[in-house]
Amino acid sequence: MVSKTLDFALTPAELTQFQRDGYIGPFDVYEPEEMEENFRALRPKLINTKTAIYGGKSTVSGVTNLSNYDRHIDVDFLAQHITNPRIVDRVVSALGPDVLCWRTEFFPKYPGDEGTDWHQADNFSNVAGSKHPQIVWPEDAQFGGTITVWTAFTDASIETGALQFIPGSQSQMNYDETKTMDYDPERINAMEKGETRRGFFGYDYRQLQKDPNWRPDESKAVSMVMRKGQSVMFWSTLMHASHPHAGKTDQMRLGYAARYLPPSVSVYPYSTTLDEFGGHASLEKFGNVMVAGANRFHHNKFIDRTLNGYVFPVRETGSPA
Ligand SMILES: O=C(O)CCC(=O)C(=O)O
Ligand SMILES: [Fe+2]
Repeated sequence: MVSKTLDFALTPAELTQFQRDGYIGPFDVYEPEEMEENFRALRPKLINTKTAIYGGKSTVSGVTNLSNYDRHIDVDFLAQHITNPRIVDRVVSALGPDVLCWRTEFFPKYPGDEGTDWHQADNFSNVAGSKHPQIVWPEDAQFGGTITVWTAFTDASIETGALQFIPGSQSQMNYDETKTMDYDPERINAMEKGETRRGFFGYDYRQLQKDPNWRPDESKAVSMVMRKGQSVMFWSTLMHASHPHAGKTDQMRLGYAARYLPPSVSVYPYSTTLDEFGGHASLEKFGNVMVAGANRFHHNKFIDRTLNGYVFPVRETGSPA
């Protein structure tokens, strides 16, 4: 139990809403000017991938790839961001007092880019190959998936690629993660789904569909229009996608996804490498980061908290160590 009252905890009504809809927000994390200033200072650091734990080997420029994974480990602002109480307290409300962050990813959309295709991720073998669940919950767990907090580092409008959700879809998987998808960079920005240009960064998510003839019911979709500095929190098993970037402005949209779990979940139990989005990298330098409470388990690897001279603060939740 959480014995400490946290400043930014979800209210009981918000928690009920989160459990029903699979998401909550948008909520404010930064003032717009604050976000803009931080992003300006961040950009040159992101371009310098020498310190990135996956060696900055990017195979496809401009789309999601391993060089924009886990930059919270080497970039101070992102380290601070994943431990921000406005985010962590809300995650604690949903997951309980003990929380780790295992993954962060940037999702850029440049003018003209396709929308992200509809998808759900449960054990994250989706792009990692069917034999490599990246997260494994204890057998008696009531949930699967991870909590993602997606933060708008730029404004995200319908025309620049706002996220879309199908509320309440988080408890039924439409995709089978024991199936495999193949990666083909030729597909990027070259796919049509009905009326909309959508794809999954070189993968075709339809390959994982349990029923090849099923189509997401887009009439139920809601758009998350967000201003820079806002975040939204959702289960990765929620049906989610994004609008294409219509290219009517030259402003890109950038989302930063931070993924959280209780430490009872095993992270990368079966892999020593990441092989996704056409990239390949060793997990040797990978480690989870505790962001709240305490860890009573021994199955996960954690980073050296003083790596790069930055000490990640841990939110005190009153959890017994
Ligand atoms: O930003 C996007 O377009 C997709 C984000 C997403 O799929 C995620 O955060 O899991
Ligand atoms: Fe996703």
